Amino acid sequence: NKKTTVLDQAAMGRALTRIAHEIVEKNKGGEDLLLVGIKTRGVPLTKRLQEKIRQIEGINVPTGELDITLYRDDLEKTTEHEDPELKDTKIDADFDGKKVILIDDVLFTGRTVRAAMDAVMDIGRPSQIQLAVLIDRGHRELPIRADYVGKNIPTSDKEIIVVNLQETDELEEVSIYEK
Ligand code: 3GP
Ligand code: 5GP
Ligand code: MG
Repeated sequence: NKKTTVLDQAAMGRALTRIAHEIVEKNKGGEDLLLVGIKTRGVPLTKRLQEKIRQIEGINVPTGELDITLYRDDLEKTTEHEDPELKDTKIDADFDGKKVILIDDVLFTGRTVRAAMDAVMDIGRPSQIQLAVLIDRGHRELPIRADYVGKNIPTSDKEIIVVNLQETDELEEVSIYEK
C-alpha cells in the first residue's frame, strides 16, 4: 500500500536535467562518455539523459544496456545477500579508454552495481566507471556510492520504492510503499 509520492513528473524531469548538467560538468563536456543503462528502468532513464546531454552540449553520447538479474521471482528475498548475475549485454560502442556511466533507477544494497561493474570490466577497459541513480534508498552492503543522485530517500526495511516511468508504466512518478 502506497504511502507518499516522492517525485512527480515535473520533479523527475528537473532531477534528470540536473544530473545531465552534473555529468557534462564533471566530465568537461562529455566527449569520452558511454552511458550504460541497467534493465529495466535504467534503460529509459539512459535515453532521457542522452537526450538532455544532446540538448545541453550538442553531442550524441553512445549508449548501451546491461541485464542484471537476481534469478529469483520473490522480491522479498532481496535482503538474503544473493549476488545478482549478468544475463545480457547490448553495447555496440567500443569503450576502451572511455568513461562509462552506469545508470539505474534505484540503488539499494549495491550488489547490482557490483555485478554491472564486473560485466563492464570483463568486456573492455574503461578509463573510469561512474554511477547515476534516480533514487538512493540506502541499506548498502558494499562500499559503493553514486556519483549522481536524483533523490536520496532513506527507507526502512519495510518500505520499497516504486518507480513508474512513462516508457514502461504509462505513468510518471516515484512513490514509497509499505510492504
Ligand atoms: P527494474 O527492472 O526497472 O529495476 O526487480 C524487478 C523490478 O522490481 C525492478 O524493476 C524494480 O523496480 C522492482 N523492485 C521493487 N522493489 C525491489 C527490490 O527490493 N529489489 C529489486 N531487485 N527490485 C525491486
Ligand atoms: P541492489 O542490487 O542495490 O540491492 O538493488 C538495486 C536494483 O534492485 C536496482 O536495479 C533496482 O531497480 C532494484 N531495487 C532495489 N530496491 C528497490 C526498490 O525499493 N524499488 C525499486 N523500484 N527497485 C529496487
Ligand atoms: Mg533497476
